[in-house]
Amino acid sequence: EYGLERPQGYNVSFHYNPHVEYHHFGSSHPMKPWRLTLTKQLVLSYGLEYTMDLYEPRPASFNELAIFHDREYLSYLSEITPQNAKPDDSQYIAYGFGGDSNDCPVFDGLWNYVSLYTGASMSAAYNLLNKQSDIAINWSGGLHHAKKNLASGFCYVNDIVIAIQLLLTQHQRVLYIDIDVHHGDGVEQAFESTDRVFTLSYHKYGIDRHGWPFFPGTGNIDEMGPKDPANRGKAHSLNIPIDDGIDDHQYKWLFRTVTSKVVEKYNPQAIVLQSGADSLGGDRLGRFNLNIKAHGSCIETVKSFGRPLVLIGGGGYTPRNVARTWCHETAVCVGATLHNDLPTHIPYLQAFQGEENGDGILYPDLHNTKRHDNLNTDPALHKLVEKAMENLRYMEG
Ligand code: V1P
Ligand code: CA
Ligand code: ZN
Repeated sequence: EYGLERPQGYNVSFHYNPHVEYHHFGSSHPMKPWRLTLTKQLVLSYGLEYTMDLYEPRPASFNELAIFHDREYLSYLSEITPQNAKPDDSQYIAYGFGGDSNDCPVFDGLWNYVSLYTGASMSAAYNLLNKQSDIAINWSGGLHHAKKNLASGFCYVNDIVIAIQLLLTQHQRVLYIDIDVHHGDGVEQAFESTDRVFTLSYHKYGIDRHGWPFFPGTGNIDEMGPKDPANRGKAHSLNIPIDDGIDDHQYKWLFRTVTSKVVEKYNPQAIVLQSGADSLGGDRLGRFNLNIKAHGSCIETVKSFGRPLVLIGGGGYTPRNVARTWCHETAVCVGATLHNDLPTHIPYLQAFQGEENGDGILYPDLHNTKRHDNLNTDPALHKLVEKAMENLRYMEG
């Protein structure tokens, strides 16, 4: 009825606990968990729930979060509330709360929030391990900046690291791919000393005209993990730094060329893909100029490698476009084609109405928003790919 075609034989599972969406970072904070409500509503309105197995995962426990995080940090995180927080406290600052920009605020239900999104990533990983799914999706996860004892960039607990740790119980080599507009520094750092995880991040990198680096300020092409030849993690990270305004054609080419080479050389037994939607055109924090289908083509490319896949969310600060993108990408996973006209019976339809480009449709022209001039030339991107290929030659085996 809505242009849904039959699935192509992939077992897809959708891991989502709706309690996650009721958490608020604060009204002026760009991270809006209710974008997940919009995503779920779109997915349901297109009937995609009939093409996948739906799970409502339980929250992760303290001990499960301790697979990666320090117990002292977790104790602090589990006990802190807006009422008892002391912003001058040395632990508060040391653990990454507050700060000038208040990237990681303490809000009501914080511990519940981190347990819920991590529980969903764990549930997705377990589905690959017990072969219930070929592709397992958790749009509420993807918090790639969290360190073992530090909250950073809207991320308190690193659900990705924990999911990868679970996959490593059965898989010898796991590839992590990150198309969020920010560098996936937390995941890269967590696995810097092992050759069993390869991390590949595409992101905006550079310094703006006021001298501020784009967050988190790391991830240049020459950052490829420890250089020490004795370190088993040597050259098992690849960073693809990109400038403002990259377009669909350039990004698709860059992503396909580099990712295919990494898969060919590393031959992973499972893949975790962080699909942050802040790399879209018109994102509140992002700088790229991608349309939804170009972003989604990365998921198609990764799906085509035919390896067990955990697909997770991440950034994305223009909620209606985050929902459109993740709905489209859910359809890509199950092999469905969606009609551009949004179903008319959906709750929250008004969130998708009244836009200049996107009124009532799934695939607005986001390039039209033209917020950032394209500073990426084709010759510069070719040079970048050459350097990436050179980096890959340092990886043994
Ligand atoms: O740039 C910074 C701070 C300023 N300090 C010198 C560093 N923080 C960024 C954080 C972006 C986090 C992205 C998370 C993710 O990769 C994964 C979920 O998408 C920042 C920005 C910005 N424009 O980069 N924080 C904020 N904006 C912010 C704005 C309003 C209120 C709170 C935070
Ligand atoms: Ca990235
Ligand atoms: Zn981001």
